[in-house]
Amino acid sequence: MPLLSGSSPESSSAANSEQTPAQQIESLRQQLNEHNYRYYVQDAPSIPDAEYDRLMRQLQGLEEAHPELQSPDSPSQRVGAMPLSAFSQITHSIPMLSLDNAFDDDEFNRFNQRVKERLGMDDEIEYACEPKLDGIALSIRYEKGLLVQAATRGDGTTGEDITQNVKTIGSVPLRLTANDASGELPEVLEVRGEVYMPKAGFEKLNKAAAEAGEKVFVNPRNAAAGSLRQLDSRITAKRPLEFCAYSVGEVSDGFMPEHHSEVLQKLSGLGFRLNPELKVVTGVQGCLDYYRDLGERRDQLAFEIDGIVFKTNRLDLQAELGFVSRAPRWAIAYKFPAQEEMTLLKDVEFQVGRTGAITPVARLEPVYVGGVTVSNATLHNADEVARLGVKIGDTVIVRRAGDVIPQIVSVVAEKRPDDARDVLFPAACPVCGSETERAEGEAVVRCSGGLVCAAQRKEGIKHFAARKALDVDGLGDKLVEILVDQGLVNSLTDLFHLKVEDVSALERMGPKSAQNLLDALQKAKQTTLPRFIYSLGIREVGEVTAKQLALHFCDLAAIRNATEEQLLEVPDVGPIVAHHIVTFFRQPHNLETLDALLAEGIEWPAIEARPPAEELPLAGQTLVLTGTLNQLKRNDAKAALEELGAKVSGSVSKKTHLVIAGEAAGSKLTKAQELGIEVTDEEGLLALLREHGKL
Ligand code: 9MJ
Repeated sequence: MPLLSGSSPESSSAANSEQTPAQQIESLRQQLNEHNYRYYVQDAPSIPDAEYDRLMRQLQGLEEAHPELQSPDSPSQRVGAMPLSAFSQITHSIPMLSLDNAFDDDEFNRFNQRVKERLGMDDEIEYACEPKLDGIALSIRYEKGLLVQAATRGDGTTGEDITQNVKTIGSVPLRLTANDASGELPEVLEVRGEVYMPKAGFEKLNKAAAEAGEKVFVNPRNAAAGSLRQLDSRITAKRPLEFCAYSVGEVSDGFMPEHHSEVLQKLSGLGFRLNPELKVVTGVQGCLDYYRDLGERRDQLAFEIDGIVFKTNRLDLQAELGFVSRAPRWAIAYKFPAQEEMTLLKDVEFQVGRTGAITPVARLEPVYVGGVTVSNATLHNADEVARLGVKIGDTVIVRRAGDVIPQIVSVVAEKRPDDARDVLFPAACPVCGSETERAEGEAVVRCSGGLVCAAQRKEGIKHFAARKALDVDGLGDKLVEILVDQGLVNSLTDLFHLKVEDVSALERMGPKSAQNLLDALQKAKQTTLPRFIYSLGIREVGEVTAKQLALHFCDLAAIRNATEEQLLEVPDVGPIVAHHIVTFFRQPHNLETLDALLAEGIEWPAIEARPPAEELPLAGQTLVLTGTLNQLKRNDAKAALEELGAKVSGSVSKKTHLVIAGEAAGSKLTKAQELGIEVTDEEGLLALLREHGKL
């Protein structure tokens, strides 16, 4: 059995063009076999999927160019992995296939062209579109409606019998329900689909594992794989796994309808969960529109997907198109840009934040990941550096999903060079030289310099002027750095004493832009109480908390004098935040700054006292928001509803009063309809908010 430990540092490197094609092929096969074993058997991949795909494509390209070097045991010839020995093996009655990939529009177009040519069809093809779930493929066999066996794909022909574990997954029916018109259950039905771990469940699981000092999973796919491979199914039962059906294997005569989409509807009728985003479209344009739409919404979905699967919807056409060695000709997986890539960690630098927190920042060899080029990633804190075991000089896997700051998820241990260096936290602040300290129980190392530290001052001023705070037009991060470095601004109040001649002398400034900045500063003095509270940069007081504080206390003096007990009465404020607020207002230099700012003329309209909670218009109402909203951000809608006294819940139950269903609403809408709960759409929501003066 191939093992990676002790393998040479150049493993998982691309083929070396100085080698003969035979040598390159041999090297690629060896690497791919090793990675297969790591990925499928050990659930511990050491390279990102995108890197694996590249190695596989390189091998396929070389084998195509040199057919004499083809070999039946090449990794290019197999679908999945070898089965794990701990589970007994079963042979699939109909092989489980994998999918060919497309990585850009051209490749997708060529797929569509091949389909049309093979079928001799000029008309546009109808395709079923399915989000490609990033999980573990399963085949579940039912006889006379009863679940008798569940197996992984394995190598496509032989998989592992994991029946006991699969039975613990709530969305897998143990017995089929006969909901369709015939009321009959098929003699034999093999349902194929994907087991996956929704993002929220994955995060919760990892958080608990981290707190217990246990191993965390690098991504939801590995968490799902690890959970399914448990020898003790009681552990699997505790894991938040779900199953979505997307095709069938062996079925009794008479089961199959004419279209793939109808197969899925039949499966739904028998009790299976389907992906809520399924859609049938026509032609390439329909597919590409779907691909782009879901690509944009990818980060908001509750589960991870790595692309879209397009399948010809007519089953007779599927039969006519048939298969090539490992994949059907009637389907393709059009992948999204990879969210994980491999790159070199060149150095670690330390940044000092507004609160003195010293954050290690990884400087990376630039790499294209998640749709952008990434050259920095946060390493968070000392605990994270220790957990990753990362050293400078390591090859690391970088992940960038959505708008989240790029993260380092793991180290490619076998690529560590001999001269890799430990990441050492500085004993003194890299900016002001003050001592650093790490409070007991905290993962964060902080500079003790406070406002002596130019970095903390700069960050405080940037925060004060930021869009969500006083919103000083034209005062961006770069300009703040220059103003502090030039000694023109040392405190927040200095901003209001800037002189046109000083500012216009700065690089890339002139009299006009200097005057604009001064005007913007004057304008920013007219603000709101929530913005002003937020602008002070009190630890843990973000926009939402600032707003809650303002609404609760209605004026600054009351917040300034509040005790921890009084602060705890504010929604969203817990003991830690309350402590930070009281500590902030206890510091004489903070109070001086505050008074000085007010003396500059910063002011805001008075806040009217809120009516008691029970008198708010939506008091006592529980609402659920689901689907996509087009005109409002979901968080804004939620906040507005809460201000009207409603409770906004994440799940539909008998206690729900109203469900607001945006576009493509799925299971929550279905449940509301089943329970007979009132449902409205985005227009209805807008009308409700308008009615109560929230728009
Ligand atoms: C996933 N992973 O979501 C297939 N898949 O169909 C979907 N995978 C598939 N279909 C045939 N939606 C082979 C694999």
